[in-house]
Amino acid sequence: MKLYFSGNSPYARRPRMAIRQFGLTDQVEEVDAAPLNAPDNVLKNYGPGGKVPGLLTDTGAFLCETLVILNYLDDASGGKLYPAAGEARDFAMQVEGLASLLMESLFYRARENRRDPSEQSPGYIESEGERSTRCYDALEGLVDQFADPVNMAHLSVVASLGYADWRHPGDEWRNNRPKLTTWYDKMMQQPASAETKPIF
Ligand SMILES: N[C@@H](CCC(=O)N[C@@H](CS)C(=O)NCC(=O)O)C(=O)O
Repeated sequence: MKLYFSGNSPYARRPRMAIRQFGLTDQVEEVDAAPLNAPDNVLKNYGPGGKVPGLLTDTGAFLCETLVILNYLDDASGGKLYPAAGEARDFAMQVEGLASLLMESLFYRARENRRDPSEQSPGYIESEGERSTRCYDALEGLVDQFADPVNMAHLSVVASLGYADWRHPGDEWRNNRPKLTTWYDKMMQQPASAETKPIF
Protein backbone atom coordinates (compact mmCIF):
# COMPACT_ATOMS: atom_id res chain seq x y z
CA MET A 1 0.00 0.00 0.00
CA LYS A 2 1.02 3.63 -0.51
CA LEU A 3 -0.14 6.45 1.73
CA TYR A 4 0.03 9.90 0.15
CA PHE A 5 0.50 12.69 2.68
CA SER A 6 1.82 16.22 3.04
CA GLY A 7 4.02 17.37 5.90
CA ASN A 8 1.74 19.24 8.32
CA SER A 9 -1.62 17.86 7.21
CA PRO A 10 -3.57 17.04 10.39
CA TYR A 11 -5.82 14.68 8.42
CA ALA A 12 -2.89 12.73 6.95
CA ARG A 13 -1.23 12.67 10.36
CA ARG A 14 -3.91 10.26 11.57
CA PRO A 15 -3.09 7.34 9.24
CA ARG A 16 0.60 8.20 9.60
CA MET A 17 0.29 7.74 13.35
CA ALA A 18 -1.74 4.56 12.84
CA ILE A 19 0.99 3.06 10.66
CA ARG A 20 3.59 3.66 13.37
CA GLN A 21 1.49 2.76 16.40
CA PHE A 22 -0.11 -0.39 15.07
CA GLY A 23 2.80 -2.07 13.28
CA LEU A 24 1.97 -1.30 9.65
CA THR A 25 5.29 0.22 8.57
CA ASP A 26 6.19 -2.87 6.52
CA GLN A 27 2.87 -2.82 4.71
CA VAL A 28 2.50 0.87 3.88
CA GLU A 29 4.96 3.13 2.08
CA GLU A 30 4.49 6.84 2.80
CA VAL A 31 4.73 9.16 -0.21
CA ASP A 32 5.04 12.92 0.28
CA ALA A 33 2.62 14.47 -2.22
CA ALA A 34 3.47 18.13 -1.52
CA PRO A 35 3.02 20.65 -3.01
CA LEU A 36 -0.64 19.76 -3.35
CA ASN A 37 -1.45 22.72 -5.59
CA ALA A 38 1.09 21.77 -8.29
CA PRO A 39 -0.74 21.40 -11.64
CA ASP A 40 0.83 17.98 -12.26
CA ASN A 41 0.40 16.73 -8.68
CA VAL A 42 0.44 12.93 -8.51
CA LEU A 43 -2.92 12.84 -6.68
CA LYS A 44 -4.65 14.08 -9.83
CA ASN A 45 -3.95 10.65 -11.38
CA TYR A 46 -6.09 8.97 -8.81
CA GLY A 47 -9.37 10.82 -8.61
CA PRO A 48 -11.16 14.13 -8.38
CA GLY A 49 -10.22 15.12 -4.84
CA GLY A 50 -6.53 15.94 -4.97
CA LYS A 51 -6.45 15.81 -1.17
CA VAL A 52 -4.33 14.05 1.40
CA PRO A 53 -4.49 11.56 2.92
CA GLY A 54 -5.00 9.14 0.04
CA LEU A 55 -4.34 5.42 0.23
CA LEU A 56 -3.50 3.32 -2.81
CA THR A 57 -4.32 -0.27 -1.92
CA ASP A 58 -2.49 -3.35 -3.19
CA THR A 59 -5.44 -4.08 -5.49
CA GLY A 60 -5.15 -0.60 -7.07
CA ALA A 61 -8.10 1.09 -5.35
CA PHE A 62 -7.49 4.68 -4.33
CA LEU A 63 -9.14 5.58 -1.04
CA CYS A 64 -9.81 9.15 -0.02
CA GLU A 65 -11.25 10.50 3.27
CA THR A 66 -9.44 9.95 6.53
CA LEU A 67 -12.09 7.85 8.25
CA VAL A 68 -12.37 5.50 5.26
CA ILE A 69 -8.59 5.07 5.26
CA LEU A 70 -8.49 4.42 9.01
CA ASN A 71 -11.23 1.84 8.64
CA TYR A 72 -9.23 0.13 5.88
CA LEU A 73 -6.04 0.18 7.97
CA ASP A 74 -7.95 -1.29 10.91
CA ASP A 75 -8.88 -4.27 8.73
CA ALA A 76 -5.34 -4.49 7.30
CA SER A 77 -3.89 -4.64 10.82
CA GLY A 78 -6.27 -7.36 11.94
CA GLY A 79 -8.33 -4.97 14.04
CA LYS A 80 -5.56 -3.27 15.99
CA LEU A 81 -6.70 0.34 15.58
CA TYR A 82 -9.87 0.15 17.68
CA PRO A 83 -11.09 -1.99 20.58
CA ALA A 84 -13.20 -5.05 19.76
CA ALA A 85 -16.99 -4.70 19.56
CA GLY A 86 -18.68 -3.64 22.76
CA GLU A 87 -18.66 -0.71 25.14
CA ALA A 88 -14.98 0.16 24.63
CA ARG A 89 -15.38 0.21 20.85
CA ASP A 90 -18.51 2.34 21.05
CA PHE A 91 -16.65 4.80 23.26
CA ALA A 92 -13.69 4.85 20.87
CA MET A 93 -16.07 5.64 17.99
CA GLN A 94 -17.56 8.47 20.07
CA VAL A 95 -14.10 9.93 20.66
CA GLU A 96 -13.02 9.38 17.04
CA GLY A 97 -16.08 11.31 15.88
CA LEU A 98 -15.39 14.11 18.34
CA ALA A 99 -11.76 14.36 17.20
CA SER A 100 -12.96 14.51 13.57
CA LEU A 101 -15.48 17.19 14.41
CA LEU A 102 -12.83 19.27 16.14
CA MET A 103 -10.39 18.84 13.26
CA GLU A 104 -12.96 19.94 10.72
CA SER A 105 -13.95 22.97 12.78
CA LEU A 106 -10.31 23.99 13.25
CA PHE A 107 -9.41 23.34 9.62
CA TYR A 108 -12.19 25.38 8.06
CA ARG A 109 -11.76 28.22 10.55
CA ALA A 110 -8.04 28.33 9.71
CA ARG A 111 -8.89 28.49 6.01
CA GLU A 112 -11.33 31.31 6.62
CA ASN A 113 -8.74 33.17 8.71
CA ARG A 114 -6.27 33.00 5.81
CA ARG A 115 -8.65 34.55 3.30
CA ASP A 116 -8.40 38.22 2.43
CA PRO A 117 -10.14 40.14 5.26
CA SER A 118 -12.62 41.55 2.74
CA GLU A 119 -13.79 38.00 1.97
CA GLN A 120 -13.92 36.65 5.53
CA SER A 121 -17.10 35.92 7.42
CA PRO A 122 -16.69 37.02 11.06
CA GLY A 123 -19.89 35.14 11.93
CA TYR A 124 -18.50 31.90 10.50
CA ILE A 125 -15.20 32.33 12.33
CA GLU A 126 -17.04 33.02 15.58
CA SER A 127 -19.42 30.07 15.35
CA GLU A 128 -16.60 27.65 14.43
CA GLY A 129 -14.57 29.05 17.32
CA GLU A 130 -17.46 28.29 19.64
CA ARG A 131 -17.74 24.77 18.22
CA SER A 132 -14.02 24.19 18.80
CA THR A 133 -14.40 25.38 22.39
CA ARG A 134 -17.27 22.97 22.96
CA CYS A 135 -15.11 20.15 21.59
CA TYR A 136 -12.17 21.03 23.88
CA ASP A 137 -14.56 21.08 26.83
CA ALA A 138 -16.08 17.74 25.85
CA LEU A 139 -12.61 16.18 25.59
CA GLU A 140 -11.66 17.54 29.03
CA GLY A 141 -14.81 15.83 30.34
CA LEU A 142 -14.02 12.50 28.67
CA VAL A 143 -10.26 12.23 28.99
CA ASP A 144 -10.42 10.39 32.34
CA GLN A 145 -11.99 7.51 30.43
CA PHE A 146 -9.18 7.25 27.83
CA ALA A 147 -7.99 3.85 29.02
CA ASP A 148 -4.86 1.98 27.91
CA PRO A 149 -3.94 0.61 25.45
CA VAL A 150 -3.69 3.54 23.04
CA ASN A 151 -6.24 3.30 20.25
CA MET A 152 -6.78 5.27 17.08
CA ALA A 153 -9.34 7.61 18.63
CA HIS A 154 -6.71 8.77 21.13
CA LEU A 155 -4.27 9.46 18.28
CA SER A 156 -6.92 11.41 16.39
CA VAL A 157 -7.43 13.64 19.43
CA VAL A 158 -3.67 14.24 19.50
CA ALA A 159 -3.74 15.19 15.81
CA SER A 160 -6.55 17.69 16.36
CA LEU A 161 -4.96 19.30 19.40
CA GLY A 162 -1.58 19.48 17.66
CA TYR A 163 -3.26 21.24 14.76
CA ALA A 164 -4.91 23.66 17.21
CA ASP A 165 -1.46 24.51 18.59
CA TRP A 166 -0.25 25.31 15.08
CA ARG A 167 -3.19 27.14 13.54
CA HIS A 168 -5.11 28.41 16.57
CA PRO A 169 -2.66 29.21 19.39
CA GLY A 170 -5.11 31.93 20.47
CA ASP A 171 -7.61 29.22 21.44
CA GLU A 172 -5.29 28.40 24.36
CA TRP A 173 -7.00 25.02 24.65
CA ARG A 174 -4.85 24.10 27.68
CA ASN A 175 -6.38 26.90 29.77
CA ASN A 176 -8.68 25.44 32.43
CA ARG A 177 -8.31 21.98 30.90
CA PRO A 178 -5.63 20.43 33.12
CA LYS A 179 -6.58 16.79 32.56
CA LEU A 180 -6.49 17.10 28.78
CA THR A 181 -3.17 18.95 29.00
CA THR A 182 -1.51 16.25 31.14
CA TRP A 183 -2.85 13.47 28.93
CA TYR A 184 -1.69 15.25 25.75
CA ASP A 185 1.82 15.81 27.11
CA LYS A 186 2.07 12.10 27.91
CA MET A 187 0.75 11.12 24.49
CA MET A 188 3.34 13.33 22.81
CA GLN A 189 6.04 11.06 24.23
CA GLN A 190 4.75 8.18 22.08
CA PRO A 191 6.92 7.77 18.94
CA ALA A 192 3.80 7.80 16.71
CA SER A 193 2.95 11.29 18.00
CA ALA A 194 6.46 12.68 18.30
CA GLU A 195 7.56 11.56 14.80
CA THR A 196 4.56 13.12 13.06
CA LYS A 197 4.06 16.37 14.94
CA PRO A 198 3.55 19.48 12.82
CA ILE A 199 6.62 21.65 12.27
CA PHE A 200 6.03 25.38 12.62
N1 LIG B 1 -12.36 15.34 4.41
C1 LIG B 1 -10.98 15.08 4.08
C2 LIG B 1 -10.18 16.36 4.29
C3 LIG B 1 -8.74 16.21 3.83
C4 LIG B 1 -8.10 17.59 3.56
O1 LIG B 1 -8.79 18.61 3.50
N2 LIG B 1 -6.78 17.59 3.36
C5 LIG B 1 -6.10 18.81 3.02
C6 LIG B 1 -4.73 18.87 3.70
S1 LIG B 1 -4.85 18.98 5.43
C7 LIG B 1 -5.85 18.86 1.53
O2 LIG B 1 -5.49 17.86 0.94
N3 LIG B 1 -6.02 20.04 0.90
C8 LIG B 1 -5.75 20.22 -0.47
C9 LIG B 1 -6.84 20.97 -1.17
O3 LIG B 1 -7.79 21.42 -0.50
O4 LIG B 1 -6.73 21.08 -2.40
C10 LIG B 1 -10.48 13.92 4.93
O5 LIG B 1 -11.12 13.61 5.96
O6 LIG B 1 -9.49 13.27 4.59
